[in-house]
Amino acid sequence: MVAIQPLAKIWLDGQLVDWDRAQVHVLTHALHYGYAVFEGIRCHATSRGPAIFRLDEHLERFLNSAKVYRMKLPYSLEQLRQACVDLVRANGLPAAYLRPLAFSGYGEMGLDPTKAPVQVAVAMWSWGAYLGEAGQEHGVRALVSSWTRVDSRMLPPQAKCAANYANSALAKMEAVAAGYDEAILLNSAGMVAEGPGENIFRVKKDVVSTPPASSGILRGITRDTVIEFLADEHLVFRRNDFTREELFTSDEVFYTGTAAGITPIREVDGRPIGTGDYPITRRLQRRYAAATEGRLPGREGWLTYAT
Ligand code: PPE
Repeated sequence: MVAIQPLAKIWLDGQLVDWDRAQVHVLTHALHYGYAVFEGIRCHATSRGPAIFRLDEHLERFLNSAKVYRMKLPYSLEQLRQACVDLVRANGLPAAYLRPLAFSGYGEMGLDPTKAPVQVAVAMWSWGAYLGEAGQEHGVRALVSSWTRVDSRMLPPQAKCAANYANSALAKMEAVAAGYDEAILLNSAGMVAEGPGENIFRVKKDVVSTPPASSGILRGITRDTVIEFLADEHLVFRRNDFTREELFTSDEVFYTGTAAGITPIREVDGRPIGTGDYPITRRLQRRYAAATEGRLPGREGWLTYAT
C-alpha cells in the first residue's frame, strides 16, 4: 500500500475545505459502530481533461445505501455531483479515486444512530492499480477464504456500508498472510460470491458468467459495465452461481471493481487457471480502458468531464 499523498481540498459538509482541516472527533459515532456508507469512483485522464466514470450510477448507489440504513442525507444527487466535479477541479489531478462518505457524526453515542448528526464528505486521492500493476498485467493469485461473505439477513451486501468491510478485511488479511494477493469469498450457501472489494467473473468454453445479485454481492458498476461489453462483443453471458471447483476448472477468471479495474486471476488455491492466456479478459480490459478514457463510441454518456 502506498501512503496517501495530500492534495489541496476535501469536500466536507457542503464546502471545500483544506486537506488538513477535514477532521473529526474521536467520539464520532461511525468510528465506534461502523455506521457509514461510501462510494468509490474513478476519474480518468482523457484528451479532454479529467472525466468521472459513471458518476450518477455511483451516486444513486450511494443514496440507496443511505436509504437502507435510514440515513438522511442533506444533499441531493445533483449537489453531490457538483461536489465531485468541484473537488476534481480544485485538486487539479488528471486522474484520481473519489470517495464519497456519509457517516454518523459527533454528538450522541449508543446504538441508535438516528440520534447522531449525519456528516457527508467527498475526498479524493491518487490511487494506482488496486492489485498492483503486475497483477493487472499478469494476473493475481487468489485464496478462497475461510470467512463467509455477509448476506442480506446479516448486513445487506448491496448497501456499501463500512461495516461490511470488516468482513472483507478478515478475508483480505487471511489471503495476504497465506502469501496470496487477494481473497475470494463464498456465500452462506457455499457458492462463489465476490472478492473483498471486487466482483468476480469466470469464462468457460466462451461462456462468461458472474454470480447473480441474489448470491449476496455488491452490484458492481464495473460488473454492469462488463456485462454491457459482453453484449457489445457478442459473447455469451449468464448470471449464475458457481462453485469453488468450477473456478479451478475455468479457462479464465477475473475480478472487476472501480479500484481493481479488470484484473485477471491466474491462480486459485494453488491451481493455475486455464493456459495462462486470458484472451477474453484482455479484450474486456482494452474496451474498459477505451470507455474510461473517452475513446469508445456510443459510451460518451458514461463520462462527466470536470474541466
Ligand atoms: N464488491 C465489493 C465488496 C466492493 O467493495 C466493490 C468495490 C465491488 C464489488 C465492485 O464494485 P464497483 O466498484 O461498483 O465495480 N470496491 C470499492 C472499494 C475498494 C476499497 O478497498 O476501498 C472500489 O473498488 O472502489
